[in-house]
Amino acid sequence: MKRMRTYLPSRKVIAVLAAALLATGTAACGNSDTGDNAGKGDDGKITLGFSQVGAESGWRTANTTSIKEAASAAGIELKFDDAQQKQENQIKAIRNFIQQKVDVIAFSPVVESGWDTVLKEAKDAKIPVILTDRAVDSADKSLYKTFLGSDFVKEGRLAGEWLVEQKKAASGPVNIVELQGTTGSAPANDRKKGFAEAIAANPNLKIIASQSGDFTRAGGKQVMEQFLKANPKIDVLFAHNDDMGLGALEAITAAGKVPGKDITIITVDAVKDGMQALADGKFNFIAECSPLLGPQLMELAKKVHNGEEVPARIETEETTFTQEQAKEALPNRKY
Ligand code: GYE
Repeated sequence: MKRMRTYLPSRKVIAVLAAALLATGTAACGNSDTGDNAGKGDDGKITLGFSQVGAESGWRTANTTSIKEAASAAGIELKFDDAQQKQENQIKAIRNFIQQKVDVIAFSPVVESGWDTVLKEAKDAKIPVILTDRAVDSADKSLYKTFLGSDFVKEGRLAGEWLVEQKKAASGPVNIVELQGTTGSAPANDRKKGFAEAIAANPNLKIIASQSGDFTRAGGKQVMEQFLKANPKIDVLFAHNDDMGLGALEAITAAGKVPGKDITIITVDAVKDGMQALADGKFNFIAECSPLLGPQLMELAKKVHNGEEVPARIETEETTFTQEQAKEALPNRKY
């Protein structure tokens, strides 16, 4: 907490402080984000409460590492909570952070809806909130200071545009199955939307089945098995992340089909295992989504704590990879 002093005040000062506290009945850990103490804190440290989605994917692991490393590099005290992909756990964590009077709260909302009440509680407690990675659908934008993360609609669109280009000579129907991310999450909603918009350019491209694999390998494998059983002709798989695509590889191979040849596979993220599958010819295309949000998040935490203005939206820069590009990029891929 920022009020924990690293130097010792004199006994006289302590006595005066104690008397003042007794008189007012205030807690010793009172938070103040304005005035002279803003940005300094008694031990000079900002405390950041961060509620993470979970550990569902390679992307998430890299994101957690980035946040922990960046916090320690920036001298920010991080209170980290893993919500195990459950909104109720995130709400609990945020309430705990409010109670502990952290200086800044950041979180990556597991789903888009249902945040207004707890965000209002943070606002009333005068604790600034930063959204990282995923957005909320709250109409009241004053409930958070900024949203740092990718443009998921664009990722879906880039995936779809690549497919449109690949299949432009197709004379008959191209059957697509889609593995969606966590139901109700911003990346699942937005990637689905962007992809559908892009493939609308060619009426031959048809999504014949679409279901959630919850962004996990196990989910991807299980749902792909069902897709394969129910649909004799699958030409393309669009998976909302690498991990579900990697899980699906097992199901495809077990069904006697060759991934990357019999079934064209497009994913999102570009984590190391996904890039390896792409370089090996098992995947065909990846739209990148960068998990390295830690350093920017720490910068923003400092700024909002100091009461500085920050842009309402900060977009992550990213690219796309073909098999050839993955071979080139892989040796330097950090995550
Ligand atoms: O694509 C997926 C992860 O929210 C962008 O969550 C993130 C997504 C990422 O589980 O792998």
